[in-house]
Amino acid sequence: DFPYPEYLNAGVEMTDRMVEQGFGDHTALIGNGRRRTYKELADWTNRIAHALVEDYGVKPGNRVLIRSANNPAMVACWLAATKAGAVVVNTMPMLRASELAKIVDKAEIGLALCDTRLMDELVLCAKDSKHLAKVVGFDGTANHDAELDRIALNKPVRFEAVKTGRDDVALLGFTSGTTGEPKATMHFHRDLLIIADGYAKEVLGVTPDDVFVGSPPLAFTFGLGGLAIFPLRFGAAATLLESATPPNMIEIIQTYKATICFTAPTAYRAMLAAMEEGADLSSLRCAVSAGETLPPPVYDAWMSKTGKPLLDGIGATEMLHIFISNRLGHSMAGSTGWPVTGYQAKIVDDDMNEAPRGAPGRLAVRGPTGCRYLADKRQTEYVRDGWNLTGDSFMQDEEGMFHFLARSDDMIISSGYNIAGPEVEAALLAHVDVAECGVIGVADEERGQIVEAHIVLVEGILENEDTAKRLQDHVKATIAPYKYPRSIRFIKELPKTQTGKIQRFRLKHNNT
Ligand code: 3SK
Repeated sequence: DFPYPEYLNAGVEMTDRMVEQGFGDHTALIGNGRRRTYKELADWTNRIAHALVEDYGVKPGNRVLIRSANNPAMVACWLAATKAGAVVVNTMPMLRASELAKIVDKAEIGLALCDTRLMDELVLCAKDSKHLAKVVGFDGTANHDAELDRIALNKPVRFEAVKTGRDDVALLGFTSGTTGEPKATMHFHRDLLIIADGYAKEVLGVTPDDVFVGSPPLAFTFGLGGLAIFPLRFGAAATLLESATPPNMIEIIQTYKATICFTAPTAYRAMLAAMEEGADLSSLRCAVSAGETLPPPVYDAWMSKTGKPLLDGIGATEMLHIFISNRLGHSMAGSTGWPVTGYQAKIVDDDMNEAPRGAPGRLAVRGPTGCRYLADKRQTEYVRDGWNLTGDSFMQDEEGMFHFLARSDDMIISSGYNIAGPEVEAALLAHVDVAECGVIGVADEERGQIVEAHIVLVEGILENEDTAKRLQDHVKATIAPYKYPRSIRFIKELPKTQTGKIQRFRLKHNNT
């Protein structure tokens, strides 16, 4: 389906190749108060690639860690290392030394490129590491005032990129999922292009006129695709702003006349709360939601307030990006849509038999981008007969649309009823008093399990029995009454991964 040549370097395809194709003067990156064209990006990345090879001894296949918030310099380092044939490991800026150490050990990383504002934890990690020999600083504010920038500045703007094979590993995507134990997934040079030539082309119809904005970190493949690969593959513009947090997103869309927004459901909810009367979203042609399932109340509120398409999709680090998605003009609340070009999906039981339409089961997906864990015994649990078992409960309707029910771990069985935690969450979120919530099953002698809701209330609402009763009644009136949360706990904040996924297992631990 994706006939790429045998030798392919994804870093070149997103920079020099775009210049060759006539996009040299188009804006590629917006950030640090300026715009950079594709020609400037190609030159910048070529200079850094020279420095990596000549001054830091990077050889094809070496693993290079990058530590930064989303900014143009991070993208330049990632592309440069890719051109040099390195295997890149992008990491979240909030990680601490002990978390970085797990990644460094697992991926056997020898060199790290780090925004100079974030050096401390990485230097601490390097001190005790048997692998990490060198941490090089770059200037994330793009004043070119750090070691890597100074060395790169004197290098030529042409670089003979390493002739990587299309199936050579280009990226290690780390995922801690919702359980906290990190796994690395290997992605090839071709994978980086497939997610663009499949999902971004088919579902979003990206053109060179598009301007992408969003908040997911580039260290999360959702962000790397949505904020870097998709724009750069098609000659569009990528905004990489450290200020891109949900409450600022409306202003950012307005300022940069963004056409495509990538973020998670909680961020859309925060954007709705921050949206003032008369907010101008006229430039926006599409908003993409992934990372968590999109609760129907958030979808409905977004549609009624903005009228702009909001496409829910499901992706996984294991598969690199989104593999089932709604489509422009064919999108509905509570549905994740249809498989993306190149992917197949089905609902199976525990023995891999396909479930009838309408019946719940486990989501199995297969496609060109996954899953290959790096040295991890969980490979055989995740991949069976070539199908990737994502750990999500879904059902497929008569029209072939897929509907998320719960993470398999989040399916609650109470008095013989199957209750999907996210459905109860969606019902609670539709109540004006609820800011956020996470629903879990807790052991109960009589019923096996009961539904328990952990709720963050909107400011000013009292945490008391009256509120709990009001919310329970609301759920009973919204969905089948047996699904109502028999137990309610008020909390100040939900535990989340750094990519915004609710860690429901930590709510369970809080219970004991
Ligand atoms: O993990 C996810 O939820 C995800 C969603 C969309 C694209 C990529 C990823 C990793």
